[in-house]
Amino acid sequence: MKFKSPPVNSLSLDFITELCISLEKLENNRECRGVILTSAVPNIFSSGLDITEMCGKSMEHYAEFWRAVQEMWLRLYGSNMVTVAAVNGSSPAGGCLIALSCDYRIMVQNPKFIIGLNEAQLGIVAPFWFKDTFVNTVGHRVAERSLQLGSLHSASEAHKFGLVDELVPEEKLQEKAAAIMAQWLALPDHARQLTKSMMRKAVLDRLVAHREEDIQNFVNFISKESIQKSLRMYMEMLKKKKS
Ligand code: CO8
Repeated sequence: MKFKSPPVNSLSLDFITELCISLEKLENNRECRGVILTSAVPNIFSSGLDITEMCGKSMEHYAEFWRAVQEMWLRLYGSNMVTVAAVNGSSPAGGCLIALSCDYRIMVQNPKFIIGLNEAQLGIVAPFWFKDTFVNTVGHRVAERSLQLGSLHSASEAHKFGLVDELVPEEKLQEKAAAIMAQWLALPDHARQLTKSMMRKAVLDRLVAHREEDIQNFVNFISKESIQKSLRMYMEMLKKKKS
């Protein structure tokens, strides 16, 4: 599956809805046992949640948007398929969450590409299930430091502490992703799926049990004037950086 929503594959409500529908179709297709997620936009895997969906909109919109973000994560993290992220560009925040939700991450070795959960830099807080997914991948201490600092890591740094499993030159990415997929698909599906579920169930169940509360928390938090101001300033900063 190739993300293609230029300029930066930001996760708008439309993008997320389409991603969920595509994942559901693949999940229900008995012929499909695995999916490789990558990007068709040069130098960007995904820039994370579309900030314009979280700025200057109604409470109803924030709730609808957040439910869609939850759905995307529940589908991906809980997928029965083998999921491989072929990270061929920068992948901050929600983009990093997509990669973290896969079974295996391969990133292009390019010093310009960054990855991490940088929410704190925007003045917002990564929700508990972003944090849980991160902790399950890199361990508590690394996650604690990286989350508090809102760090965006270079590909090689991310590889050092296990945020990505492997680094490859750009031209080898597809070949490597296909080889990893073949390796994972060589196992009997039922054993692999039950093992995956055993590893991830507690974290998935936690969001399912607190889904409405989590939406309410998000809506209350994001609609605060101070948070709206931080997000507006961040968007301004992105635009200024350009000029
Ligand atoms: N949302 C909306 N627009 C974006 C986003 C985004 N996430 N990222 C970039 N854009 C826009 C830019 O504003 C710019 O717009 P314009 O052309 O109108 O000026 C355009 O996309 C291109 O961006 P850049 O010029 O910055 O492109 P570069 O190739 O130079 O850089 C990057 C690409 C590295 C991806 C850079 O754009 C960047 O760092 N973006 C911000 C990434 C980010 O911080 N995302 C965090 C989103 S929040 C999230 O995902 C989780 C939130 C959890 C919520 C919890 C609340 C309780």
